[in-house]
Amino acid sequence: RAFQRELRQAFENAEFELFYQPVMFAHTRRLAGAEALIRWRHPLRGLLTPASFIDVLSEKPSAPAIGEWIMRTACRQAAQWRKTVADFTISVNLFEAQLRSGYLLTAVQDALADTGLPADALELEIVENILLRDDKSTSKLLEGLRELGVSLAFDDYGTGFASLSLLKRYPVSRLKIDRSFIRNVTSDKEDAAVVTAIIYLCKSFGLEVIAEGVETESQLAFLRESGCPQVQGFLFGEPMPAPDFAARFL
Ligand code: G
Ligand code: G
Ligand code: MN
Ligand code: NA
Repeated sequence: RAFQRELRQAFENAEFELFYQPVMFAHTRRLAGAEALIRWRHPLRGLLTPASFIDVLSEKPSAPAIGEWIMRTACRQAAQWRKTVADFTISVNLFEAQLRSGYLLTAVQDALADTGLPADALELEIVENILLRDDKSTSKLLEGLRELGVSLAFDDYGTGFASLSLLKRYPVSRLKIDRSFIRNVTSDKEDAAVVTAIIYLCKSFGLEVIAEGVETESQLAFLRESGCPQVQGFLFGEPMPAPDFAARFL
């Protein structure tokens, strides 16, 4: 269909762009890093967010190549920003097709080598439904990534079906608490209980934890008091183009 063709052309025409959302330390409000998020500057329809195209994009045969471009671009940007913020880290979302491509490990190694970004400055985000199919090759791949020194995060944590067993099966470094639990965390006792339980779980498992979708000072205060070290959300900044990010946060 026309949309399929446009999407294919978009990559060749360099219409994709990365936006960056700040990741902050909850206590000091200092910049910790950023999450890279793709946008499509459509020549006619303007700036498109992933909601309108990510599902189609992730199913395309070119998904691994586009994912590789995303990772490289984000690593290059992070390497540059680390000249100003020495411990700056970058988080990059993975497509399932990248995990199944057979060359993710090589792609990550090459991106790090070519951009000079240290492995421990890169975090790869995975949504748990990608990992539901228990297969040996995925565990081996994730072990390999950890051996490179790269961090792995479970994105949208708490929304899936197998959240707890996945923690035992895969070498994850951090959980990203889904923003649906943060929205009413100061008014809804159950959401508050879920969030404090996830933070406690991370402590018990020796994992890092971050809360997404933090929009208010009272949500931030709750998370700080609950022992959540890092936060991300509109309170600090929406995803924005690299020059805007540099102007505001570096
Ligand atoms: O930027 P926004 O919050 O609209 O992104 C919506 C969703 O699209 C994200 O939660 C994420 O799952 C997905 N997404 C955004 N950017 C990327 C990307 O660069 N790679 C992959 N694989 N997914 C992305
Ligand atoms: O699934 P993932 O966490 O990768 O997607 C991040 C998405 O969440 C981005 O599209 C971004 O626009 C959105 N987002 C980030 N911070 C906030 C927030 O504070 N509130 C809301 N409603 N959405 C947010
Ligand atoms: Mn994410
Ligand atoms: Na998320």
